[in-house]
Amino acid sequence: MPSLLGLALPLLGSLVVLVAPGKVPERAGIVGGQQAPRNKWPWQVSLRMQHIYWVHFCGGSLIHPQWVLTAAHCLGPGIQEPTGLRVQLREQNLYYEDQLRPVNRIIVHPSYYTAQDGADIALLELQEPANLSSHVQVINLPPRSETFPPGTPCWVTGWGDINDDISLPPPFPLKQVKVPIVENSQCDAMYHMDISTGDNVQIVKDSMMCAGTVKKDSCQGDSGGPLTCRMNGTWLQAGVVSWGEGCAHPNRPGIYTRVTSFLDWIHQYVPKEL
Ligand code: 4AZ
Repeated sequence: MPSLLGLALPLLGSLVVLVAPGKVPERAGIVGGQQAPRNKWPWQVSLRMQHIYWVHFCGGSLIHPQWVLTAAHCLGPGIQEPTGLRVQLREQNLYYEDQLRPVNRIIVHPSYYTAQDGADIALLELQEPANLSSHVQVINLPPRSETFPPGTPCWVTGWGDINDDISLPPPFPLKQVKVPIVENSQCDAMYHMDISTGDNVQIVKDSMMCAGTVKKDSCQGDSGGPLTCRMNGTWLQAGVVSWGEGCAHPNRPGIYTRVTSFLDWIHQYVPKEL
């Protein structure tokens, strides 16, 4: 059972989010979908920032026992001190069984400026490698050649908002939703609908990918979390939750950092074997 403090503090955090938008980190979320079964998504992590309590502000994924993959916009572009940051490995209900882990290094992609510009990717090195177990596992990165075409079965997971500006209610269960992949040129065409930006200006870059519908999407605070796809019986991380116009809006699929575009950069830091 959670302590009274454990219940009260997240509620207080929700109030703070309501009265002081912009003063606290954004919340994560999933639109549509369901509560995740306890034995699924063992690579999902929660990033915590010191506030009134260690508040969730972004998702991430364990890609090696000592390394977490997340979005740069969760951390940068400025220099961030690892002292104010903690990582919670797979937890069913946020805050209920916290075992927060300190971080050695925060590595934001050097080309990152804003999520819309691209390179929205970052790495966190944990102070100690995690002990892998039935509920804590690493997610495999895809081979360079994998394109994740439309029709690929992919899911996005997180503790973020359940719709525009509606945060996940207590007990903050991890959520999952199956999201269809939207091919890049189609997604770019959709993002040009109802705006004045010229068709010659590429909104959805090659190093991004799209997934989602008007009922199923990631949302504020799911950022940094994984888009994972089941390919020939193994789960691969295709994307990192990055941006989008609102959540589950018509003609505005969720936009993800395309992991295959950053494999060399990741492997500059993360060993290929465990
Ligand atoms: C955000 O602001 C955000 N619908 C995350 C995901 C999506 C939109 C916005 C995708 O963190």
